[in-house]
Amino acid sequence: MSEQLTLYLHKASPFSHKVELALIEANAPYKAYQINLFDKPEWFLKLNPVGEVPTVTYGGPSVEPENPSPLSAKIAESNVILEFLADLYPDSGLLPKDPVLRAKVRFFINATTKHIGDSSYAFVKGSEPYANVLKGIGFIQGLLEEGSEFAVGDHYTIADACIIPHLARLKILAENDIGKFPVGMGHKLSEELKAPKFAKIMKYVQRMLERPSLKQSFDEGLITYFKMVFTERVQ
Ligand SMILES: N[C@@H](CCC(=O)N[C@@H](CS)C(=O)NCC(=O)O)C(=O)O
Repeated sequence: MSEQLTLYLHKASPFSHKVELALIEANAPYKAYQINLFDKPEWFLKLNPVGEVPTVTYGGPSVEPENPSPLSAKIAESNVILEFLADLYPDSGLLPKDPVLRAKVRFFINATTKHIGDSSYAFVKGSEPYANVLKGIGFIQGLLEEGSEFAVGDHYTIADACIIPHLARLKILAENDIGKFPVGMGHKLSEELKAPKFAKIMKYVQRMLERPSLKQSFDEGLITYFKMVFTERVQ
């Protein structure tokens, strides 16, 4: 029997979603526990002193998530957890066996973290225009191989799990014009992304959005939550 694995997450968090996608794609058994980020329980801060989701506990006795065991390993940082899951499930294909493809997966993850995560959050927060988002998306598109279904190679990897949570959120926020950016900027970004020059990456995103792992883990009901969080507008 495999060791227990508990994922502490928040449904709106793209970083949490990365881990959830990898777990589902690997067909891994896990427990999920949602943390209220506005009122974090004391015990959660003992699991992760930084107080961030995702955090994973692995091993130790099977306990209630609110009562984590001192005997389990505590693992944080979404990219670290993605690698950990690929190590735990070496036959899942989450990381290819071929060293060159492994390097490409890691490069893709690095590029996503550097070029997509920060710029899309800065745009949605209203602190940066979307030009940097488009630049990042253009860079990532350049990494996608023509005709390939996945980010790297011919299998779903942690590179796919890393990028899609960011782009899925960006897509619904832009389409619904939700964010602290000036009114209309979300729609404008959405229109820009329909240009032929972004066709390759947008087709890739669409394919990933149609996967059962995404449908199972991403609820468009999040729109209501995002509306609540991003109500202030910069006019
Ligand atoms: N670098 C971290 C970022 C995680 C992160 O920023 N999580 C946010 C939610 S999206 C969080 O837990 N924020 C709570 C807080 O900072 O109080 C990772 O990749 O896991």
